[in-house]
Amino acid sequence: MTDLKGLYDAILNGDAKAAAALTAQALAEERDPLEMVNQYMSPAMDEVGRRFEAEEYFVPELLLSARAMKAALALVRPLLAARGAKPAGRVAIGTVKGDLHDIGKNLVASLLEGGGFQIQDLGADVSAEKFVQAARDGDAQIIALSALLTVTMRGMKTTIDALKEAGVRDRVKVIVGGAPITQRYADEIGADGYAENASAAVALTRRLVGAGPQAVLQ
Ligand code: B12
Repeated sequence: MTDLKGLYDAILNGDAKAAAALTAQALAEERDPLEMVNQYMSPAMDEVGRRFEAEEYFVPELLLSARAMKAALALVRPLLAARGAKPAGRVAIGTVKGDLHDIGKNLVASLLEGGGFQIQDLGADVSAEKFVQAARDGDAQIIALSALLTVTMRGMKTTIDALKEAGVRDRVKVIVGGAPITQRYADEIGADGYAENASAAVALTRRLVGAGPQAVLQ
């Protein structure tokens, strides 16, 4: 019988190959996929987030762990979908217009995906109209805006205003982040939330959609 603590360790250590192999092995033994996610995979990502906040892990470790989590989740997801398990929520994410920085945005998207959210990645240099379209047609509950330049961060306000004008502001929660963004700026432009880093973004998103810390894919 596969020791699932090994799966936890593989994700924590960013070993995608081992994470996928152990997941496949456990599934072949008909282990419960939801239990695997909730008791081993998700807690591993929570620990990754804790280590990142404690400055024991840095961006490369975060990316490796997110990749390992994705590799394991890719095998588990079809089984959960077949059982009718719902994702934690749907997030449309992008870097605002004029801004090509996408490393932080990708990291936030990866961790949210690892946290059980369905991601619509709109890319970088995304116009307000595209975010509005995602809110209107894409069924997103959360719109996540990233900006790294002081000259592009005002695109966040433009986007929130466009959501209001299109009459869809009440349908979505807007979260913002990126190096120049602060809680104060988020409040000023009427965003629903701000997070300083990718693991805090997952906690924030869970809070905004009303999912508990372990509510991944339930
Ligand atoms: C890499 C980089 C680039 C790369 C980007 C590559 C890419 N594909 O992303 C390249 C070389 C293309 C680039 C270009 C430019 N850059 Co640049 N770049 C950087 C640099 C060095 C690192 C950014 C980064 O990736 N950090 C690592 C990630 C992981 O961190 P992060 O993005 O902050 O994301 C984290 C959090 O902020 C948060 N987060 C991010 N997004 C979101 C979203 C949400 C919803 C939430 C909740 C959280 C969240 O979580 C993330 C993970 O923890 C920064 C310096 C810096 N220290 O930030 C300059 C920097 C951002 N760049 C700068 C500048 C000036 C430019 C250029 C204008 C340079 C030029 N003259 O051409 C161009 C602009 C191009 C454009 N139109 O966007 C300045 C901005 C200054 C300012 N005040 O506006 C900086 C600060 C450098 C500096 N000190 O001068 N850049």
